[in-house]
Amino acid sequence: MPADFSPQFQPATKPAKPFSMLTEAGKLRRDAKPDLSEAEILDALRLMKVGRAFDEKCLNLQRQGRLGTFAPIFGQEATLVGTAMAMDPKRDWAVPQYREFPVQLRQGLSMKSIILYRRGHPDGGIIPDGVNVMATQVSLAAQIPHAVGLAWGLKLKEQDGVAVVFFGDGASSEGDFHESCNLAGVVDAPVIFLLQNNQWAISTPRSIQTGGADFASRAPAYGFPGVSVDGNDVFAVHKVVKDAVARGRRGEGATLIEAVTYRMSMHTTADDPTRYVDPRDLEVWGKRDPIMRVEKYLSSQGKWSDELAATWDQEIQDEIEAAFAEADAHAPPDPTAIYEHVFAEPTPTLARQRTEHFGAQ
Ligand SMILES: Cc1ncc(C[n+]2csc(CCOP(=O)(O)OP(=O)(O)O)c2C)c(N)n1
Repeated sequence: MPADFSPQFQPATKPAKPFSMLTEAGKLRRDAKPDLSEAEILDALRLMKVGRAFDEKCLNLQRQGRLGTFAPIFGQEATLVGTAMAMDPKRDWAVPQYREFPVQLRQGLSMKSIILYRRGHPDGGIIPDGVNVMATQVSLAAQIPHAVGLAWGLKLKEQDGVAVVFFGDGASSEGDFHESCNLAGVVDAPVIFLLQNNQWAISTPRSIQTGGADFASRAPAYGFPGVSVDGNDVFAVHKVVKDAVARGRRGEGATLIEAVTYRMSMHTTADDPTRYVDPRDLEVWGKRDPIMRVEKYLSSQGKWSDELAATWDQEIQDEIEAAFAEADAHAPPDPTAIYEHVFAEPTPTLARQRTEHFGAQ
C-alpha cells in the first residue's frame, strides 16, 4: 500500500484576521484607501452619530416608561452604517433583525415610523411602498430564509438587486441560518449574510456559541465565500460589503460577512449586562470606538473640529426631537387593531375574544 494511502481530514480552520483599513488611532493602514468620497465619509459619520443619539434619547424615554423595549446599537454603528452605505436603497433590500436602526433609516424608513414601532403603535409596522426594508424580526434567524427567497426572486426576475440580511452570532446557531446558507449556495442567490458578531447573545458569550474558530469560515462549506471584517471600522465594512454587492450583481451569488464588533450596551432595555460583562472588556473595546476613529481620521485631514461637532450635535438633537413631535401628533391606535393584521379571516377564538373585549361589531 502506498505510504500516502490514507484519508485526508480537513483541518479545523484558524481564526481569520478581520480585514481592517483604519486603525484605532484613526490612521489609514498602509495602502488602504477608503472607497468613499469625503462627502460620503461625512455622511457615514453623521449617520453613526444619529444612531448613537437616537439610542440615548430612546433609552431615557424607556427608563421613564415612555417607550417600549428596544435593542441599542451602541458600539455597532460602523457595521450598520458601513453596510448601509454600500447598498443602493432603490435596488437592494435590507432584511433586519432588531438592531439595525441606521440601516432602516438609510433605506428610507422614517425616524417617526421607528418611534411608532417602539411605542407599540401598529402603524409603526407599516413599511411604505418603495422602501426596500423587510419587517423587524424578533424570532431569531426567522428572517434569513425570507432573505434568501427575496434574493432568489430578484435573480429570477433578472433584477440586479441584492438582499442583505442582518443577524447575530447567536442567531447563526439556529437551523434557519444553516438551511438558508445551503439553499443560497445551491441557487446562487444574490444574498449577503451580514453576521454581526458582537460577542454576546444576551448573556451567552461568543466562546460557547460555536466550536468553530470563527463564523466567516463556515461559508465555503455552503459553496460561497466568507470574509471577516473589523466591524468597528466603517471604511473596511463598507469595502467588503461593496465587493459582496458587486458579486451579487454580477450573478456570482452569496457572501457571508462576519463583522467582528462589540455590544457596548445592554442586549435590550430588558437586560442588565453588569451581571455578566467584564468591565475590562468594555475598556478594551471602548478604545476601538467606531465613531471616535472616523473623527480622528477627519481631524487629521483638517475636516473635523470641536465647533463642527457641536453644530452637528445640535442639528441631530433637533432632528430627533422633530421626529418625536411628529410621532406625538400621530393619531393613537384603535384598540381593536390588536385583533387585526395576522389572519385574513379571524379564527373563531379571536372573533370570540374580540366580542368579549369590544362587543359585537
Ligand atoms: C427563536 C428564538 N429563540 C430565542 C429568542 C430569545 N432571544 C432573543 S435575542 C437572543 C440572543 C440573540 O443574540 P444574537 O443572535 O447574537 O444577536 P444580538 O442580539 O446579540 O444582536 C435570544 C436568545 C428569540 N428571540 N428567538
